[in-house]
Amino acid sequence: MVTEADKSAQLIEKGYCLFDQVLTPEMLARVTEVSDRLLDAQDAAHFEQQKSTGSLVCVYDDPFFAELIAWQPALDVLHALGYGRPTFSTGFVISKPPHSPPLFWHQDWWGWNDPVSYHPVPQQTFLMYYLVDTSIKNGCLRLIEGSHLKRHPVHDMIPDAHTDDLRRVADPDHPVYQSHEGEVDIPVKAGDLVIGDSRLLHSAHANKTDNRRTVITLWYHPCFYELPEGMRARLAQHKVPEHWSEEAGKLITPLLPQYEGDAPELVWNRTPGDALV
Ligand SMILES: O=C(O)CCC(=O)C(=O)O
Repeated sequence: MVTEADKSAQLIEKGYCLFDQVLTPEMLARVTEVSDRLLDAQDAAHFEQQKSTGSLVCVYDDPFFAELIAWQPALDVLHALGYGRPTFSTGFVISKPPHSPPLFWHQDWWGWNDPVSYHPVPQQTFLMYYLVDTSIKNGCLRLIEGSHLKRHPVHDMIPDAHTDDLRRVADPDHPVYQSHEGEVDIPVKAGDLVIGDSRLLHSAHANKTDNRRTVITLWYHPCFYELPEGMRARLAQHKVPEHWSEEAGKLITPLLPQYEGDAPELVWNRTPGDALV
């Protein structure tokens, strides 16, 4: 039997772990309804700009997501992994339309200028909820185990600039869309939870089906209160949006990062340095 301790160790060593059915069928139906509404409201330019990702709609756009951000079963999972006081920064509705290309290989972390980013304990984790069952056919997640702590050839294929070109799939033959040695597919059931270290190299297969494939990605900071001040200063910018109801605000306020000091914010840098070997 795989225990929570095993999963906690897997998150540190391989960079990810999986939890079955963290969303109830009712919650899955509600998340799907709100996500579909938000996606249907996007214009053609949005999908053109986000061709590789599929869509990128911020969860702060709709106060419903307060319930998902503060979803107790997910917080219980983090607790069971050993992270009793996580904070939340932001998240996105990412949806691959029918017959859309693969997502480019990338990692999500921006704090590479600080030495703590080269240590095993995760500074930021993604919590991904897929809203439909996924497979290689409809664009499941794929990842490179251990790449959060160890350099992989894919790190050096990702261009520093031209992110807009990557999003628009200006060159579909670029190596960032292809399969690479050591990649692992992560097919899941709708409502399962994938937790991953934001430094992990990941991407998604093309969606070759006639149906939309949506994931909600939420970023939590399992050890926020132990992070260097510059990181905390930067993350503490996240506030309850003004257009949210008081009730929605109350749900996420205890999870928002608090920092009272006056350290300068760490400079944003998405590219790992030479210390990643
Ligand atoms: O679309 C997916 O399956 C993955 C999304 C992703 O890479 C991300 O949220 O960082």
